[in-house]
Amino acid sequence: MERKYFDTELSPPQTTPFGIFADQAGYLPDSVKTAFIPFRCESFDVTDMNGNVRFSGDTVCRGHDGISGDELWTADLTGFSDTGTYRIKAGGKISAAFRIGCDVYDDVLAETSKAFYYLRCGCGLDERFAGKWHHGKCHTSPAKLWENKNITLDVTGGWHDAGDYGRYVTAGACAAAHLLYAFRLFPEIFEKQRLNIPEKGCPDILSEVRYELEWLMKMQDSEGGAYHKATTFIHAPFVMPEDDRDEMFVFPVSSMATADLAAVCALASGIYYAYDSAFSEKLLKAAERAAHWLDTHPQFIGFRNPEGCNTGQYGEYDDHSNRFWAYSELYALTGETAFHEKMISSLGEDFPLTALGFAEVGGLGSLAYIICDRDKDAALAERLADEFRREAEELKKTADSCGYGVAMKSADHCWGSNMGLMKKGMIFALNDVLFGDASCRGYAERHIHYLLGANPLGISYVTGIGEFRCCHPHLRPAFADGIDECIPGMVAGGPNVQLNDPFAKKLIPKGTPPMKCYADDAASYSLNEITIYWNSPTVFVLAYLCDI
Ligand code: 9MR
Ligand code: ZN
Repeated sequence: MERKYFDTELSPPQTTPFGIFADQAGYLPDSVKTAFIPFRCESFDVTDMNGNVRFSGDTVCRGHDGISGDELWTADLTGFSDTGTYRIKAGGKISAAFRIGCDVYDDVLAETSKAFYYLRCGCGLDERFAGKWHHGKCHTSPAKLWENKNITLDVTGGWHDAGDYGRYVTAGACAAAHLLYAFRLFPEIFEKQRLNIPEKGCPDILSEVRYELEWLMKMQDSEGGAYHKATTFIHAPFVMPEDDRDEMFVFPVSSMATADLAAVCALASGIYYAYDSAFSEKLLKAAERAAHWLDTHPQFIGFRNPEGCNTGQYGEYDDHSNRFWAYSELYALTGETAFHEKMISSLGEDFPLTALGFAEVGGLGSLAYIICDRDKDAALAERLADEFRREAEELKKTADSCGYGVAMKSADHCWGSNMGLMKKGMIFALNDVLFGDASCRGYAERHIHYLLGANPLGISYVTGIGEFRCCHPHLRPAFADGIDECIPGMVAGGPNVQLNDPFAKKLIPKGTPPMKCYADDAASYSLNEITIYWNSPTVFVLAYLCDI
């Protein structure tokens, strides 16, 4: 039964028709603009769509780049800033079309934000909002408690996690937190954004995140603990969500899920207060109940799939960073010294203080503390800020030694490498916004350029964006809907040297350089799946760029 849809011959993934690689959405006029040329050539032209040469320059030889395997030349078109649509030409080859303008990321931000709507569970997607990607109601039956199957629960709602139809608390809390922090740091961007979703009354992104928060609160048990996940026992075949009629189960409470739920509800409570004080109060109560559970369950309660269950596990080895994040958000929200003390004592354990999820969430706790306007332990606030600054300095070094200009090492090319790419982008964005390190902007931009086509495969990893882009993500509805055009705005997992599925092993020849271990094939879940928490850091970085 499992993935039988792909037992047939695989169609060979498309390779780019372009020979020069640039960001296919484009560049802000005053940005550094670098295109990548993986063959020897002396000079380049930038032409408009009528073929008129608008800018020319000499290339720079970068030599051999190990992580991509390319002999690399770059074209610097920073000096050209006229608004318009262009291609780069060099050595008889061309790039995909790209734009220069102040609004080049508006559409990408809108599409990657709207992606969450397309992943809604427990409702139908109406044609008025989903266009041709509308579909019927899914996963509306009550779910059975795994530990006592006589008990059923209503856990409808939330977003499908990924290419599968599971819903997982730690993953959902992390994605929601990225979007909430994006709103918090760049509110004007989201106040003017229109996503064409059903709800009104607050910025669309907040309505969308609320859809997930309402579900998260349904995942809380009577003692305040959070069930780890709501999924079927086995992943659905490649059918539309409304045709997945397998029994849904609610799996046991974990301490990571409970802490993450406390954290994101506290964060959200502060943000929604201005729009709906009753909802804000409900979030506060949920966060406090989860915090109480954490107090009465000081030991780590992890999660392991029961024998035979193949839906996502999201197991972790400890819950230290999760507890830190929870207490930090609760302190930021309430100002209660008890939360401050618990936050400080949770720092006794060693964990990364800049990690932005989904498993290690210490960076989210640091962020909450750094930006809150409560009384702070000045030395601690400084230490956390230093961690972010140090991280940015480290990442700059890596990015500067990388041919394609991103802070990605070989080992970073693992399952969901584009999440790592975007979280590095977030670190740079945060260092600019919070600590005024203006040199970080260019680094943040490079990470978006890479995601959108300035990479050794010349592909835009975001569906619907760019002339040569991911079109066949491992995403059940995108495969089952029979529509040629893929649901837009979805961020593909990206290159993965570990080739963690049988299709990846068939598709990628041995010895392929890390940045090229990718194929746009729906079969390969370890190369080409999508998830909510790969989209969410992308939304954050794009919102930062749109805010410039
Ligand atoms: O994103 C997760 C990745 O980091 C892990 O290596 C992988 C294997 O444990 O699981 C990924 O998460 C998947 C989750 O378990 C179920 N939904 C789809 C997720 C993306 O593939
Ligand atoms: Zn569903």
